[in-house]
Amino acid sequence: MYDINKVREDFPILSRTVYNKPLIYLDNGATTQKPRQVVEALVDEYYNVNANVHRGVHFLSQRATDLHEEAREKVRGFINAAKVEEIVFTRGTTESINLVAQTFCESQMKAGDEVIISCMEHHSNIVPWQLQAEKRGIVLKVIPMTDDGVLQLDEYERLFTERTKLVSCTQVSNVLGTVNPVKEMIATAHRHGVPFLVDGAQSAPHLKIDVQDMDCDFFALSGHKMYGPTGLGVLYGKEEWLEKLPPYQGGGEMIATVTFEKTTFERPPLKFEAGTPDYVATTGLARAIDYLNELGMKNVMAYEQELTRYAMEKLSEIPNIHIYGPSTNHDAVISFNVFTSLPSGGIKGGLIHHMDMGTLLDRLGIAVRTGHHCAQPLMDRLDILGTVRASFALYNTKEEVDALVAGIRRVSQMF
Ligand code: 7TS
Repeated sequence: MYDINKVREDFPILSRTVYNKPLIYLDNGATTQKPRQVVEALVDEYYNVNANVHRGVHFLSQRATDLHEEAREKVRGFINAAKVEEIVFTRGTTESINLVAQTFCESQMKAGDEVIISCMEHHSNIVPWQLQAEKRGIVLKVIPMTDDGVLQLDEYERLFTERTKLVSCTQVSNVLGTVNPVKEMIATAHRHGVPFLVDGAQSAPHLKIDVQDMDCDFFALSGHKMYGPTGLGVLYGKEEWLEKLPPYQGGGEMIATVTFEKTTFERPPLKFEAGTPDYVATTGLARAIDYLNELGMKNVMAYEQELTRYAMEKLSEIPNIHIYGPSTNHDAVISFNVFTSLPSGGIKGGLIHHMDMGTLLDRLGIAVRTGHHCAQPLMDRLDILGTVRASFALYNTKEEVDALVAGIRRVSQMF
């Protein structure tokens, strides 16, 4: 039984007010709030354990190392990786993708080789490839989508050539909420002998992730989007790939031996973890995973899917609203714009600017995100400058959705 009141009590920030209004936090796609259990784990480690990991003979260092490596095992279980060595800690999804872009392109690609991404990627799954494209003459190809935000899989299949070396695609769009059929897309890539990176930043907090079942070669996620601390992410990589790729950064922790003539490296995952890791954050992420496991990912999914279905239904009753993205297979992210009257001469006519809508909703205590959501090419595809985005988490309620809907109606009447 999913006890939403009890869940909300775990998140102290949810009982604060802004502008004397109860906070309604609907910007979870950007980052989620943290339960007490996570914050307390961080405080406890700083107060009672703190010591650097992987290097001490002393008690605290060994205890900190144990906590850090237990967290790696927690992450392994959460995404069902086969081996704990396949879990690399990074600073976030962005760094996870940069790590693959840099090391994969350096070691596996030549000028003229191709990477496939999709038109609904976050900038962090576009720019790292463009940097490599500029440096090494790599070619980027883009999977198109339909007007309602569904990737065109027949077109995807046609993008493959003998020069295709990697596909990198998001599992869930941070703007449209589209859940892409990554398992099927990965199977297609593998039929062409091409590995596949899944950007799981928006899926890991909401869906049950099983990297073995999906059969992805890489999977990237951000801890702060799934109730964990900021500054910590994960790169899952199949062992064969992590063995094959060269180090990402050089420094302590990632070496086996160093002389001035030659350095040999640790095996994965340490090979990719130069320098002191955020070993306190890893404990925090482990507690966040415990928290999700205690609630049960299946229950979280069922609760959020019902909330999203309810929000889609109630939002679509608002006059002159345009909701972007598919009506089904929609994750807990809803982007929209509201028009003063139905646009007759083009979609931009009579638009209430997303910034105005967001700013006025904020005054009602409702936190949403507005703008291009770090997906400017997607905005170009939709022929808009930005959207208002409400994104849900496991602690949001139907009452909050009702307040959002009432807020949008109220703001719309001001124009
Ligand atoms: N990929 C996707 C699909 C994302 O939504 C984001 C962040 C990232 C990658 C990057 O994650 P980071 O933790 O490394 O920054 N998305 C958002 C968002 O939608 N609003 O703020 C950040």
